[in-house]
Amino acid sequence: MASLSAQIPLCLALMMAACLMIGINGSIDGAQREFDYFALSLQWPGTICHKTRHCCSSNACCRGSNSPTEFTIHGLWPDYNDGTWPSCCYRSQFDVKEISTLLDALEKYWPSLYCGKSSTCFSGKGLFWAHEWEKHGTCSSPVIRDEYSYFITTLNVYFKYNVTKILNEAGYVPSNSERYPLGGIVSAIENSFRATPEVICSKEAVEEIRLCFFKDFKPRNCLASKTSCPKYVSLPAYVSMGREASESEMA
Ligand code: U2P
Repeated sequence: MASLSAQIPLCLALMMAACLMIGINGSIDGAQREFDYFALSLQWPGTICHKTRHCCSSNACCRGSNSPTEFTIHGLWPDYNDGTWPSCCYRSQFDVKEISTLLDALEKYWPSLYCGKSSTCFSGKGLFWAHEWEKHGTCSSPVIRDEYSYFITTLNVYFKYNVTKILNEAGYVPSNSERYPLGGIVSAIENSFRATPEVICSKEAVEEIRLCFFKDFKPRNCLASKTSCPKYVSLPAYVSMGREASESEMA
């Protein structure tokens, strides 16, 4: 039998190996546990584009009269019921070639509204889409297992629930002078979507609306969070800088 002094370092080494396997997420082998539900996060260009200080070709706010006027996609996010979320679940470097057939739709409905590159999980910086796939898409298993599926699924869910149309039909139209009751905006979405969204504001302006889904994409309520919005909110209209202004800044 090995002596006690020889057993102590062996025990320590085994304990350290076990700790490394369990990892910071409390899961065996470092994998993050399966998510509970999806949030489709939509951004309001009217609010975000107002913050544009200089233009660049990657920023859809700089498309002059072709800048987006409807909610665009921020991302499809796998979330946990406790308000946290997994991220960067495995190494899968974003490859734009895998989604080449979707690029026209992605440019239109899932554009970046900022200049500057986005952080990616393991390789530094890249496109906004690379950020969303690597950070969130890789955590969407077992529902979504590859890059193409992540983007086509997100586009399909986005097309199914047109939040801009829902709000416009309820009288909530883009305006730089009106204020709308937050409760009215939430109710309008609830009436059509049959579940409660989450609304995120920047000061009093609506910046994002999130729709939540079970794993089979049936609507469910988002978590009741402390909202970042006041009782009355705005839905700013984006006043385009005009194509010439944008182009000369881009040049
Ligand atoms: O809300 C600020 C940023 O936190 C990330 N987020 C938020 C809620 C959620 O359910 N999941 C999530 O990831 C988002 O980070 P991003 O994808 O932009 O890096 C969100 O912008």
